[in-house]
Amino acid sequence: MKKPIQRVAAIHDLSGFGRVSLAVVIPILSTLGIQVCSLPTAVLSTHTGGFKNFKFIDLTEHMREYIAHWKEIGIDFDCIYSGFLGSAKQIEIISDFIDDFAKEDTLVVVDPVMGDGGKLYPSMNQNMVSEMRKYIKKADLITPNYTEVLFLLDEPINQEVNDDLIKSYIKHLVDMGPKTVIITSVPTKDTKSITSVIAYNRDDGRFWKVKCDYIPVYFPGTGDVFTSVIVGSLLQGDSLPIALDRAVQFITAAIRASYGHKYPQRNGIMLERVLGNLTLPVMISSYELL
Ligand code: PXL
Repeated sequence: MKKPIQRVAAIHDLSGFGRVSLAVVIPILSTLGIQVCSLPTAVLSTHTGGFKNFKFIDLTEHMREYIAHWKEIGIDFDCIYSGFLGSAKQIEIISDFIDDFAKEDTLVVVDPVMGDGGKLYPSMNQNMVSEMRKYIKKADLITPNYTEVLFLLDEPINQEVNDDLIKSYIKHLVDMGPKTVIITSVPTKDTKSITSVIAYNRDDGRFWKVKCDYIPVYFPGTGDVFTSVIVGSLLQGDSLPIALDRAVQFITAAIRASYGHKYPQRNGIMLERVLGNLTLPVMISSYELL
């Protein structure tokens, strides 16, 4: 019999202020009817983008014992979903966790959170980038943004983009292990007003593209929001392009709902104002085959 509730192990930090990571992963997946079991990688007073002197409590040394307890009580997961990591050393711990807990049909999602806008986040470094290159082998699905793709593939930051180049990047990433790759925030040549999300699944060999209106703002945590909607949507049984549509529509609504209010962007999107949209059916679909 189909399980009434799907269960996700969510491996992210808990940032007290700023609407990133577990602070958005939990409400989004819960609203989509998915149970979230948090495996926190670090506890921070705020996220690291735009705040000085944030308190950062690295949980690396506690994770193995935490996982051992989960093993002892015998819980299992339909999905393992990791995001922001507190140290490069955590990659070894999480890889062992995946080896131990992932079954044949467990969806392993890695959001290789490392940077955005052409730069690494302050707590990241080159060692994290090299470990992340190895770690993505474990994933069924990865969701890097365009900046993270360039770091993963060691490509120069400022280069001209076109669909063929993005397709070659995706093929390269798929060769590194994951079956499905979704790249977010792909810039469009010659226009700043549109970005896109481009995805590929090795099983059917099709590329998908969903265009997004570019709104000139930067709210931290939008990648976490995006991937959480993708995870929930796929676990609900949606196809890859419908999951892309749902995530793009949700993030666009969230940014639009937030942008009209005047407040510091580092506070994150006003998730609370749009969370209910997740329970609406997909009304319009705009994905294209690439
Ligand atoms: O996903 C973004 C993110 C998550 N967690 C922390 C961050 C950021 C981005 O700045 O600093 C702690």
